[in-house]
Amino acid sequence: MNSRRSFLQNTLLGGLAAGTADFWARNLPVFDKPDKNAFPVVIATWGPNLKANAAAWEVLSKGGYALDAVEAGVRIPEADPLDTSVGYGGFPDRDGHVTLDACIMNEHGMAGSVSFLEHIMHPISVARLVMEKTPHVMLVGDGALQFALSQGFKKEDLLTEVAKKAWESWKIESKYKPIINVERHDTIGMVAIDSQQRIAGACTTSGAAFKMHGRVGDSPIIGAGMFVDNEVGGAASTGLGEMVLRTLGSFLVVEEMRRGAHPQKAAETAVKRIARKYAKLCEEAQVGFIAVDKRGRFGGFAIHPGFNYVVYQGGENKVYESASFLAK
Ligand code: SD4
Repeated sequence: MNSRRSFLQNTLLGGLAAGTADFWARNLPVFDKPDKNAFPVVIATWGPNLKANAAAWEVLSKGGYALDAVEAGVRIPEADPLDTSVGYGGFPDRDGHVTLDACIMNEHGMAGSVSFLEHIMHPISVARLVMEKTPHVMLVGDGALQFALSQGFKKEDLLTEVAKKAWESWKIESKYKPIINVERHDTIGMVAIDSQQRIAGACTTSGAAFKMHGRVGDSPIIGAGMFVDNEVGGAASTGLGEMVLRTLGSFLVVEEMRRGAHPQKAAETAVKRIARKYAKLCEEAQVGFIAVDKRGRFGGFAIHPGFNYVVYQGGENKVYESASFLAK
């Protein structure tokens, strides 16, 4: 390259780099110093996920990696046949297929997701491999299954007797209507910050019970069911996915925190956005968000009463009842 051209290119690139650095210096959120007991921390949707939180804490308390923690955490309900809204034992769609959705995101903003995946007990681990081993973010359906099998996952029947019976009795009336807080241990969304302040998130579900075959909810969609940004914090959702998909709820929560909102307020803003836009639909649908920020502060909020979430911080694993937009 002639020297004049390379001088111009270097100057231009240098100028751009300096400009970019200035831009970021001016626009990054400024957080107070975190409390020294704030980290590690892990937050997850729904009270019964204390066990999942404990599995994540097991990793975090030994100085482990946030991404390993959230994967280990959400694998607990995925393998639990009694949890009828996640993984093995999840209620099937209206044709009797258990189809699973999951996503995961790391501190570098890299993400992996699978959706409409059948026969694999741990979709979260497949999502992680999509992130780590492919150039893509999302694989769906048979493509996701083929990828999982190529990575050594076992093909299994995930429809338990309990779930099959529930489906058979649902078929008698075949009414499709989401029921608010029906199980209180729905979809698990989890965000962890490790002792090096790396943030990761995961979300996994069998989706709405008796949904149409092929239906995908918010849970595997980065920014809808879950989102993390290492400069800011993370958020995850549970409830009627269509409402969260329409508003990219978890992304909104994180962006509110970026603008300085406390996680509690940020979760409230996302719920209120949904409530304002879809007031009528809100009468019959629940949506809840959890959020944690870079300082280790957290919060949760839902449309209806009855949502709760779990936080493991400072050596204590606790259930918090969420406040809600609508009263009882
Ligand atoms: C979905 N958001 O597929 C999920 C279901 C859920 O609590 O979270 N239920 O719409």
